[in-house]
Amino acid sequence: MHSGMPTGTSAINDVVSIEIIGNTGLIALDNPPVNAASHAVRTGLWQALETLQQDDGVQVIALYGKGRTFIAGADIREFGKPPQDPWLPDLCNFIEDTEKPIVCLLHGTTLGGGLEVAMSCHARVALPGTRVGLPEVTLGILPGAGGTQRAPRLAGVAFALDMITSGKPVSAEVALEHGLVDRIGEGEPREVALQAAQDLVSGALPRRKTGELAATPDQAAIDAMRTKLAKTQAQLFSPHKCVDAVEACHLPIRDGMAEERRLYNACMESPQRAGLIHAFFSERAVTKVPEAAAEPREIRSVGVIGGGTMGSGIATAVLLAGLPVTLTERDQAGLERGTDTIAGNLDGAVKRGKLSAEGREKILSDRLSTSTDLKALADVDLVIEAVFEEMSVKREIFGTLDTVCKPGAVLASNTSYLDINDIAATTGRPEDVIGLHFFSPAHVMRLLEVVVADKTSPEVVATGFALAKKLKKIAVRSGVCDGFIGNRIMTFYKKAADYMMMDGASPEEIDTAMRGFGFAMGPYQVADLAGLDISWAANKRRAATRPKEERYIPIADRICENSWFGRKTGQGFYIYDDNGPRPNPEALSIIDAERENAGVTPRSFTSEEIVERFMTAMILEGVRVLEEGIALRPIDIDAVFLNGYGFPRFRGGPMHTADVIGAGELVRRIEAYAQEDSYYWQVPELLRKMAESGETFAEMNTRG
Ligand code: 3H9
Repeated sequence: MHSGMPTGTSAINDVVSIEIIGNTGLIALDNPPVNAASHAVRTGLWQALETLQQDDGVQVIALYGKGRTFIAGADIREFGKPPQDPWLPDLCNFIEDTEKPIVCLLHGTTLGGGLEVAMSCHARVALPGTRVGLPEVTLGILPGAGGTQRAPRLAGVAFALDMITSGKPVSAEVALEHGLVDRIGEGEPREVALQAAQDLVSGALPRRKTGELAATPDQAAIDAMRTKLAKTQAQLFSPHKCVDAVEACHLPIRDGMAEERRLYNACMESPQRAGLIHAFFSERAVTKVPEAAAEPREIRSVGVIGGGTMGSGIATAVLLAGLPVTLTERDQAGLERGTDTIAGNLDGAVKRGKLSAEGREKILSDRLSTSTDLKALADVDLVIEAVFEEMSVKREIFGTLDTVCKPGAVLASNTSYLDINDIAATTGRPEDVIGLHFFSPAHVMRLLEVVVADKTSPEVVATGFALAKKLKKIAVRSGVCDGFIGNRIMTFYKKAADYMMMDGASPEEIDTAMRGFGFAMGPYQVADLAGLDISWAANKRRAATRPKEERYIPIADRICENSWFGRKTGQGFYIYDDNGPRPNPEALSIIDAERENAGVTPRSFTSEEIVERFMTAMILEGVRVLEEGIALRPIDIDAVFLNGYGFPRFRGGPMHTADVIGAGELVRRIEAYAQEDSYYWQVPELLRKMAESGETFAEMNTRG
């Protein structure tokens, strides 16, 4: 342990301070919550180095971060604003050129610019549990402060390429193995940093200037990565630029960094950067809800009603989060089916490396219990009902839960369309009733809509958000309406797709066009996956109230009449067999027959036209969802589609895309389409006002 005596701390500015202890100048960063390398951090660090450099008593410098992490990256909030000196790359070079040896202590999540600062120091020590990474690519950029040049010098071209193009962090152990850090040291960050400084002086820790090392050439790794990315990430901009930047690592460091800067600037200007950073902030913005200040109820056990695909998926998600689950079904056969599905889901988790084989056994034997009697739910803290979408069934279940469950238990429905207020009214405790709408497969999909009914208490809403956090899901608050945020908007834009299908585009053409836009799946692939019977039931329910003016396309209903419900029955719009999904000729015949019935002469649609109509419809209904206050802000709608509907992340979500298209253009499109169908295509008042005033959805997100 270091034996020097502290001689006091002096603040360089609000976020950087120095302390001189014996021969060591210790720099501490304190910029909560994640020590982002903001302008203040950069200026403070620069000045701290200058001060310590000039202090004759200081022989060695150590750098560490206070709080939960060393620098987690550049300050993303500064992106898009005019850059302020000193730039992070200049600071990194300044650190590297510092005459006195300088060691960096890594802990928490040392990411992006944080790792770049660390790699510029002359040695690195990480605490156990540290995650180290260069995640810039996930924000549509590349490591722009020397990361693409220094990482290959320390860890080799192949490893650096993997890290930079995947954006995935690695553990301290892996970082050590690959030379990104020099040692793992245990203790408090300050103490370990001081010890490391002494070791740097004594030579026990090697002192190297990363920029002076040469990276071993590895053209094969570069070529292999280019080939891989051309296949897997063709639509993305920055991963390819990452490879170009790493390729420059054989130049002298300053020349390589100049090339890195050129490529970084190109990424910064790309619309994908704006979309991906919007997506990053959307996931954090959604937690800022009016009920956030309420105290969530403690959830130690969960009941799930219904062992179908949804119920089993929800149970799996809860079990994987470490909570015990009681699964109920109507009969023993239902329970067996549910248990089998859960076991299968857990097998998948084992295969993906998310769970050990013993962990799987333990979950099934210790954490999962089953019953055919709702009374088994008497003691659970939260019940999630996931039975068939039939209001009478749900009302009966909630009536029973009201008599069975203990006071204070949260009673949740996983309904995807039905009115939570009606469900709540069957209980004497509507304040405990909430919608928790999971997305299929529930143990995989990240989205959870937290549906707040008229009488739901703020604590119950806060509990929904707390549960989502435990399940590692993105929770988005939604008001009550038919389909909530996501399915309501989907139901609307699915009609636009159906109109195009009726008028001449094939399901495959529509799916291909939307995949071309960047969706993971097209709308008919999604329909097949979700189960056509779900929307069939909803269509029947809505039939009585469907306005006469609405154009109704019965193609999916006709397909369902054959008991073809999509993937789970082997066919729907596509056939699912050993030859992989392929268009279902029987579905195509149904489409032809329905066109003929309706007297439609099919016409052709370009991919561009399909995308334009589809996106315009999605945004149109998104605007209505905002007008009605179902979603709190445009960014909540974006988070729903990014996390539950395979919306391309690099496009930031439908409402971000709306800003890219512009309100004026959207109004023009809707008015043009209204020439064919003036009932479906109506310009929402809010959109018209935005077209006139120039206000954007981004501005609405930041309005208090
Ligand atoms: C970069 O470094 C570019 C350089 O190569 C080149 C420069 C020239 N900036 O996620 P959390 C906020 S690019 C500003 O809830 P967690 C976040 O918004 C950067 N703010 O916590 C939230 O604010 P609020 C490369 C940031 O514990 C709060 O901190 N780095 C930043 O679940 C807490 O965040 C990355 O991409 C930031 N860099 O996760 C890392 N990071 O409370 C991005 C976070 O107001 N960050 N905030 O909502 C992360 O991955 C996670 O935040 C982290 C912590 C793992 C660090």
